[in-house]
Amino acid sequence: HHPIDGFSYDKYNSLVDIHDELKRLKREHPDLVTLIDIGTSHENRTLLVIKLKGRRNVVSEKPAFWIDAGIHAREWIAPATAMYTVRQLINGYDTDPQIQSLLDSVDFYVLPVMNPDGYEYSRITNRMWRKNRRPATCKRNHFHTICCAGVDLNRNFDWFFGSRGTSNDPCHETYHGPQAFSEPETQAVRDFLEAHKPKAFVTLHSYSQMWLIPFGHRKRSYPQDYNTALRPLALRATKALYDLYGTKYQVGTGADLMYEAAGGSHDWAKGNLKVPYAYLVELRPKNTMFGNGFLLPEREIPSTGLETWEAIRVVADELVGQ
Ligand code: ING
Ligand code: ZN
Repeated sequence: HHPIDGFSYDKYNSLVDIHDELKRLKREHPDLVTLIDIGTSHENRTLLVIKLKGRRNVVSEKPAFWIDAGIHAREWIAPATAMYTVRQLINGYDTDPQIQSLLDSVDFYVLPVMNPDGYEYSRITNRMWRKNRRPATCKRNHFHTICCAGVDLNRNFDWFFGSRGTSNDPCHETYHGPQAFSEPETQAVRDFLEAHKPKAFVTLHSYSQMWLIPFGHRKRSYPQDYNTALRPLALRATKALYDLYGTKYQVGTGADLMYEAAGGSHDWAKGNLKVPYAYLVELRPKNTMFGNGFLLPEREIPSTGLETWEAIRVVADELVGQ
């Protein structure tokens, strides 16, 4: 690839370049890859899912693994890590017998950019943008009217919608939107997941190096299998991640480790859709060592991509035979 234009796994790419790479993967591996248009953003960009499955169908009814990234516009390492996962699976199918048998028994669905309008807005206009690009909603007091664009898509799912850690102010970073699933991006993901009923759900964010387990909407709130299934698997996944380069992750709920926030997609996936293994992963860095944790240097993309793959692989292996 040319260093300044076109897609590269080791840099932060435009949405068009990411979509072009997905199309190239389908062209070059038509037996492993299917592309699925699951919906359209406010600004008419495609929500493009790549489905990966093996050539041999070992069982008729295979478990599905859902991975999304880029629900928050400024968290650029998340789409880059999703693309690494896709490449590890495709390249591994013909070189690594374990990945081959994994892909023969689990279907992967990866949405590398869940918030394409926000992602492009962050690339071009405002690097620190978080929300989607819902056209401005206005509010007024006695003196003036203020209008602001965007909904926080990770407050827009139907799990204690509008309660703790959310805002009804359209100008706020955590504006939950007019109602649950008011946004085309969350509707598309909801409808797709309800139709495919995955056994594992991983949503990639940054930053803090945390492997977050439901529920995040309030402190000390856990699904019934938190200690018997979700937490033990998260500990094994983050151990595998650590073993590659020594990167440390904390494991727990977002509410216990950081702050309470309702309407998150991983909470909805576990609580409402009953996905057995639902996680929210906060990727590198650990803290704001670069002045701003969202500005992870491109040189850290490969190591982040590879270590996160090691963790995702542990979760995927758990689905084999389920
Ligand atoms: N973090 C998550 C957020 O949406 C979270 C963390 C979600 C905590 C839900 C608790 C509940 O705020 C990032 N990076 O966005
Ligand atoms: Zn986020």
